[in-house]
Amino acid sequence: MRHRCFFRIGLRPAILLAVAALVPLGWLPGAPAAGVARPRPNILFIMADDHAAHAISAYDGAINQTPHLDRLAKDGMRFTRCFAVNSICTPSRATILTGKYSHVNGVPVFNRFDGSQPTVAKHLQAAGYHTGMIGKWHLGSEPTGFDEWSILPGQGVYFDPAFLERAGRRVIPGYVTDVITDLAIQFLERRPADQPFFLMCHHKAPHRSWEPDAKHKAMFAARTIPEPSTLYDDYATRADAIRECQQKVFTDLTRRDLKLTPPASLTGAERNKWLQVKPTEVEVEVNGVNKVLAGDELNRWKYQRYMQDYLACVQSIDDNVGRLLDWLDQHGLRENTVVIYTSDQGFFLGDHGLYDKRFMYEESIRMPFLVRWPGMIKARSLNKDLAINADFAPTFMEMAGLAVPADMQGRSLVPLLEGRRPSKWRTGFYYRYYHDPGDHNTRAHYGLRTDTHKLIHFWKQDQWELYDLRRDPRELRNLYGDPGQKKLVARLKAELYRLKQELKDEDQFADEQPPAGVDGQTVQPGQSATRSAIAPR
Ligand SMILES: [Ca+2]
Repeated sequence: MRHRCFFRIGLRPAILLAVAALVPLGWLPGAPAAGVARPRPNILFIMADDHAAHAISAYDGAINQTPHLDRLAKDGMRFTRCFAVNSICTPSRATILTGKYSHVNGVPVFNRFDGSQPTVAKHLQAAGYHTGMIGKWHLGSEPTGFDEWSILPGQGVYFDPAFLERAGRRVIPGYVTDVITDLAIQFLERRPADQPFFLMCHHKAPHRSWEPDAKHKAMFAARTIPEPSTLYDDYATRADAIRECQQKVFTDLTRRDLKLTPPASLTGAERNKWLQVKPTEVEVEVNGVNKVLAGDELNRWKYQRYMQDYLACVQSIDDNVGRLLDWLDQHGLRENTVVIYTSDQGFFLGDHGLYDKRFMYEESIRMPFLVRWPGMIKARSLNKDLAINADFAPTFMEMAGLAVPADMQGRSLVPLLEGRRPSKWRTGFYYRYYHDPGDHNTRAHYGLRTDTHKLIHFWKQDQWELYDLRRDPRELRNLYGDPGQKKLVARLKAELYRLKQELKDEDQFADEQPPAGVDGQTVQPGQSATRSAIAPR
């Protein structure tokens, strides 16, 4: 592997002076930098699951307050246009590890990741980083490229979670977000002192089934969450997909999602069947009196129920990120550790009347992306350039002073972090979602998002949507088919297909999805003692 010149990372005079002083002594750029004024940075990558940027107060603040996540924005850089290129869990994780799109890394849906391929973890490990992976993995195969790993089997569970490790399976009592943070701190405590570390700390929360711990549940139980302006979207002008999907807050949340209590007489399959019902009437207790909710009253109640639990899960993440940041401070690691907070994609928080993700609409594809890197990133900086999850691996490579492999499809964000925007930064990016047929009946689509517009093609129905993001940031008016947009559509289509070709998307997975393989057995058959299967619901 070629090493990129160390001072490529930052052109700060102090570093240049230090490097200039060391070169005559035989120090080579890219070599382990112990004793150098600024050694290679540690990288702490914290990723939540389904945490929408608009549920972080540094981004919005309308529905919750996240003081610890906001610390990262205050001390570092907040990206407002960072996007997932395939907005579901497993593909986003594969893209983050490889720096490649789904059709290249082989993970378009919930299928098993081939861990024999190159990943950023392998590159960093080979370059002398101590690497760790803790929490939700959800890639089906055993982690590769990590010195240590403790992963949830499949989706994992919120309470008393099991973890798979090289040594086997163990159950750790407690709430999953606390436990994952404990494991991350333990990894940091026992890390070798003479190596930089790369730690991926992946939370399960706030993924469905949105189960908060008692403390945070109590914080939100009586709170009324403001409704988003598009909660009652009537889907006028849109393609069929949004009408046909089954990810609607009013009609698709189940009794289980709404945390309704089954009658005590039901057990086993009958109980499960009851919990899977999407209720059209719900009996609740209001001021000691039982009341049956239906219609609009029930709809509003469902939104509140959903958001109270979702935001309570987020609050525990915020507390635990605070705990990790405090730990870094207390152990002298603040200055030379890059801390990143993101989520594998966004989430609809009642926006367009939806929950979940999948669609190429902003709330679903937008990832929170907060980066603190003392001495390198200006405090309170804001970046509005188009970034994608395929950029993360190249970014970690450059942070570590390594050359970005030519086959990675993303671009390093380091210049943006340093406040130097390359003259030819991307002006649009390609998106593709495949899981159709799949959960929630969401139609497969691909598309292009530019700085100003979005073009979406539901290729199985051959239906299109076009949005002007400047005039219509909420994406309520589909302009496709408007005679006045003909030239624009032609231009966007040309760019869409140019990007598709450049990224080597030859419709490898357009017609057939690889078999599901991430929620059952979590290692290769016969590979190690960690074989275990805890199927999530
Ligand atoms: Ca996810």
